[in-house]
Amino acid sequence: MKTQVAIIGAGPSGLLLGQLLAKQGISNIILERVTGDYVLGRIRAGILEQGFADLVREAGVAERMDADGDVHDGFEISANGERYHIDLKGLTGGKTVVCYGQVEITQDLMDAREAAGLTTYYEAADVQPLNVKSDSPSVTFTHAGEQYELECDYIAGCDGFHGVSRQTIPADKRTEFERVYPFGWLGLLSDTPPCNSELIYCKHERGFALASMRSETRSRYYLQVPLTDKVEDWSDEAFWDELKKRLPEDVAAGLVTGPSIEKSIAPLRSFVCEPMQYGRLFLVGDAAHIVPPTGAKGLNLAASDVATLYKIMTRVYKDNDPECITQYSDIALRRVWNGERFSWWMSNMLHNFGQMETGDMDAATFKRFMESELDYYLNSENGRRVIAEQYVGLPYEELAP
Ligand code: FAS
Ligand code: PHB
Repeated sequence: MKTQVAIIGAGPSGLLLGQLLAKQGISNIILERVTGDYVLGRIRAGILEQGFADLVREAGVAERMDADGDVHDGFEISANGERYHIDLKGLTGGKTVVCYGQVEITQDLMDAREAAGLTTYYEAADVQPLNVKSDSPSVTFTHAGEQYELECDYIAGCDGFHGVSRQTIPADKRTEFERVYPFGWLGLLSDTPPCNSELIYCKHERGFALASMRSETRSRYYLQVPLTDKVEDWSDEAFWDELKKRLPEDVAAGLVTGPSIEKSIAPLRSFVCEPMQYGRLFLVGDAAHIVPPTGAKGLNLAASDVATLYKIMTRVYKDNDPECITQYSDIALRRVWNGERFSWWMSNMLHNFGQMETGDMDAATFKRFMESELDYYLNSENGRRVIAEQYVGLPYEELAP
């Protein structure tokens, strides 16, 4: 069995890369550990940067996103009983974001892949990249009880944080940077109308909350919770009661509650693996980096990795320039670290760290610094512009000639 690019993982990274490569006539096969339904069952991101949306359009998979996605010109941050509008469009010269669920994008990419007759092995077990430092790497796997070896030119490790690809880079050849936050996000999905037309990030003494949405009839809410909490500790009623305490009063008064259709707790972590490439193996998306969702960057950083690798593979095969693969890691990491810093900064400003130590200062001092930081940025047009230009996404970097 042979292909030009072997892709491990059929999450948004793998599916989007596969679609873009196929458009350039570059053959690829995706190996995915679980079923397609299981992938679609993971409720995750909801905000797409313009760069991501443009990439989906370039992949020819944007019809439903452009029809059903909701363009947002701004979002709100509430703190100390005040509501601050971050005017994305006005502060960035017209840039916006699209509110469209990761599940929907993944569904659209799966449908497009199937319609194009591209090969995906779901429930592929024991996936193992081999000989990644050679000119003839391969990936072995088991499917329906049969052993296979997929020969390829390159391997795209799009297999997420718990995948096999990052572990394929020898420990002494990779450096991992990490910060684990002392709390998580309890997320709830409900078929209720959103409480506000734009997202509201709420800083509150009781803890952070986020009011987001998926459509005019489906809402997505988050509460900061201690890492010791379990999802079964939280009834729907308890969730709604706590959310009302953290939302701005006038918004809470209009909140429409209803039964949860999904509830889960996600830990928060900042993580980067350097380099993002080892020989002919490339790490893409969550396989290489994780951000706290406070900046809506996780899925969007995966997209910029895909954009860079797509450009490189196109130059390798269309311009016969195999040397350009050496550019991947540096270009990808520059944007990744920008997204990591923004997500870390927003998380520090908006969450309640309580009595938790944060490095080199006591909790009370850290709290005052972060209150002042947020107060400055929200009450200064330049400060709101700093937030806005990072939220819509910094430009994608082009390859060196
Ligand atoms: P994914 O993890 O989505 O996909 C990796 C795929 O590889 C999976 O399908 C997995 O089954 C497969 N795989 C793993 N190991 C394998 C192996 N050995 N062999 C074959 N296949 C293998 N981002 C935001 O922007 N906003 C959010 O609100 C947000 N919320 C999140 C909530 C949670 C609970 C989590 C975990 C993440 C959240 N994210 C959010 C980040 C998330 O959206 C990721 O950035 C996005 O899924 C990244 O996509 P992939 O890189 O494709 O990784
Ligand atoms: C979501 O809608 O899931 C969402 C939106 C913005 C974030 C995080 C999550 O920053």
